[in-house]
Amino acid sequence: MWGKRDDMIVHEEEPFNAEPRPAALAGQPLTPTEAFYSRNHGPSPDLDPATWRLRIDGLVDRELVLSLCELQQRFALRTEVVTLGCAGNRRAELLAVRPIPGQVPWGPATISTAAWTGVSLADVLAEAGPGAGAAHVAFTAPDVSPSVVPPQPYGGSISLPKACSGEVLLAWGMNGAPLPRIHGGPVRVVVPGYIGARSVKWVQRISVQAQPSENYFQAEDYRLLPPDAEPGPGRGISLGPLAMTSGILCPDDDDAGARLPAGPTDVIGYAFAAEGRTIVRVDVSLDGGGTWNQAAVDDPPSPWAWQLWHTTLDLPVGPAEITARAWDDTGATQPEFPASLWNPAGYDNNSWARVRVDVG
Ligand SMILES: Nc1nc2c(c(=O)[nH]1)N[C@H]1C(S)=C(S)[C@@H](COP(=O)(O)O)O[C@H]1N2
Ligand SMILES: [Mo]
Repeated sequence: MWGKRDDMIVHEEEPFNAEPRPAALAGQPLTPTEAFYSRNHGPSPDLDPATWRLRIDGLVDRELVLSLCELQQRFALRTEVVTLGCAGNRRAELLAVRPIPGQVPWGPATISTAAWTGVSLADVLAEAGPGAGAAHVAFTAPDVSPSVVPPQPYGGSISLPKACSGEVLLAWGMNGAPLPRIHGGPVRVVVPGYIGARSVKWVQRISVQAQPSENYFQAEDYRLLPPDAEPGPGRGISLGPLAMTSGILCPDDDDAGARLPAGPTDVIGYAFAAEGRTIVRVDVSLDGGGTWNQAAVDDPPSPWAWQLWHTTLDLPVGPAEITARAWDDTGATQPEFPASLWNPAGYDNNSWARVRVDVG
């Protein structure tokens, strides 16, 4: 479905919510589009690129309405390798701690990396000319989420400085091909370093405003609440920048019941550093963190992308738990347990990565 691999883990068919099996991401700095996760809150719109228009309005000197051709011809082309990570990545481990009703039980593969082609949002905003009081840039799409009452199209916003930083793209290309419909074609926003939710797909309107977007997905959803708090507009920490995290891709514990042979085994994973930082060390353990091996950590394929790592462990016969934790260049590392991170909507689980395998 949607041009994805047959072995995708499809959490929901409609709206389509699917992540690859972790092993499908292993060892590949760029994720093939057929393995790239997809997260949708409503039915995906079928927009005709020929009639699609992008409106830029709000606190601007000049309102703009651009066709796809105008967007492609009037601004400098830019391709960037960017990792998109869903704030709900690794939620499954949080809901094992305490239930999280109504949320997708994402595993560790709701994160993927692609080469995105488009233009800098900064260049488009410069032509519109943000005016006095401008502080946020809001994006609106036409897809309506059935789970929001009253129904509302998808939207979100980022700060004006981030929007003008150059790296934020209006993208129509993904891995060298036209942006597929399920990933937001004809045009989506790509906000490097931020939770995937801010990379609004099927974008049709960009409004420069004094306040953040009042859209449900900005004002109420994608917020980090204290464990016993009730959700509500403006409550909790609005998620923007993506937290440092890591995941184990191989071996892959989706193979419940599958046995691994004892002996030297390649362990492969990813680590993602927060904005402006780099992962400089990944530790891997077979005894829950009593002793650690250091994995080889690849350089990031771009300043906005994950880093892959790998090591070889000698697996003894019996049940085993492989644990990994990443460190960045400021000496920060990941929290140990998901229980200490549990929050009502199940976001930002960046605890140590763990995989249980049966060896014998
Ligand atoms: N219009 C629109 N944009 C959206 C969404 C959506 O449901 N509708 N989902 C967001 C979320 S939560 C994520 S994680 C990413 C997923 O992008 P992908 O489907 O291309 O992987 O898109 C974001 N942009
Ligand atoms: Mo997401």
